[in-house]
Amino acid sequence: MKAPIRIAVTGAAGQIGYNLLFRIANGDMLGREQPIILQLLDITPAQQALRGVAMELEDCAFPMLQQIVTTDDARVAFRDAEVVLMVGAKPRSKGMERKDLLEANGAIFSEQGRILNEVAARHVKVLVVGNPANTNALIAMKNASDLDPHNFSAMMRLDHNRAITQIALKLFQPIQDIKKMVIWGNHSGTQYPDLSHAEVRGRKVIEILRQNGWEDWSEKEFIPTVQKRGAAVIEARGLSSAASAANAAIGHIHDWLLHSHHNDWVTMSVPSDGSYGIPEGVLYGFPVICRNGHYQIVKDLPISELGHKHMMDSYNELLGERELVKHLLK
Ligand code: NAX
Repeated sequence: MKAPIRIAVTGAAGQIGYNLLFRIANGDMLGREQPIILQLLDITPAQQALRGVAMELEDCAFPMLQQIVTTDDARVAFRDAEVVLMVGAKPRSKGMERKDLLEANGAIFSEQGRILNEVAARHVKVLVVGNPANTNALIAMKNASDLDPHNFSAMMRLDHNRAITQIALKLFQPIQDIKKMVIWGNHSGTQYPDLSHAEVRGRKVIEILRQNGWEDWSEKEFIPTVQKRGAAVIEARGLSSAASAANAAIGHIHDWLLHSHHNDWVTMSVPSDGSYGIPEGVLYGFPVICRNGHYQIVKDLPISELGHKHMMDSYNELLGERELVKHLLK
């Protein structure tokens, strides 16, 4: 039997946590032969609810779930963790400005970054889901100076999945045949869902759109639909995306630790390295190919002038966010 992997999840008593933990324990993320230990963190007032979640996990009798730890102490949750899903964050309350949200979450992610630095496994892989995810991940990464920056990422996979489905629906094609989608930039309204490289069974999506006289669809419908999908779900459900967010987190970690699909790529928000003219210093959504715990940014894709403008708009937003939290970046 393999050695168990310690997986820490923050915000574990929240709604994404409730949709995430049972699937992780079922083996959807790391496979059905990988024993796991769940180290669940939430704030003190949420401990009773967290214990309830742990009871339900126990009641599932998942064969691969060896142990469940519940705690309000990040040192306990992150100790020796090899995978950390940072879901817990302060939600935007009424009247709160973006600056206040960045500040409130900056405090959480700088402290948790420092604790990761002290106690997590040296090869820990960190996925930040809690919003504003890209900048929270930057803060955690900068405060964990002994850890490899390449082991920090923020989640753009939900946007990626949403985009694939919109294309599949438009073209009446099966989901699994849509390849090479990418969401550039920030997980926010400025993100750039870019279908110009996307293919269906080897045929360019843009060619098919052109053939049908749907040249305008990308700019007029597809991009805004994907950008505003989170708000549309809140409008319909009265709550933000939870099951689809959990599903995206599972796909992100699965592909990163194991592999992305052959002849395809996925979107991950990772430290920029100058590719596509995006300077170092932010976490930015790029197309990546993953194998055995490493990712590589897909290079040299042709970018149109309009595409480049969208990409820079999102980059500039990230720069603005970074400016507001610069005192938290070591
Ligand atoms: P919930 O409010 O249901 O749960 C958040 C949980 O985090 C709560 O249990 C809370 O007590 C806990 N928490 C707060 N501060 C904490 C801290 N310092 N340490 C540990 N736990 C803490 O929110 P939920 O719907 O689960 O969403 C969680 C986060 O994901 C939010 O920031 C949300 O905006 C973000 N999302 C990110 C997405 C993405 O694609 N990157 C999509 C879905 C989601 O909107």
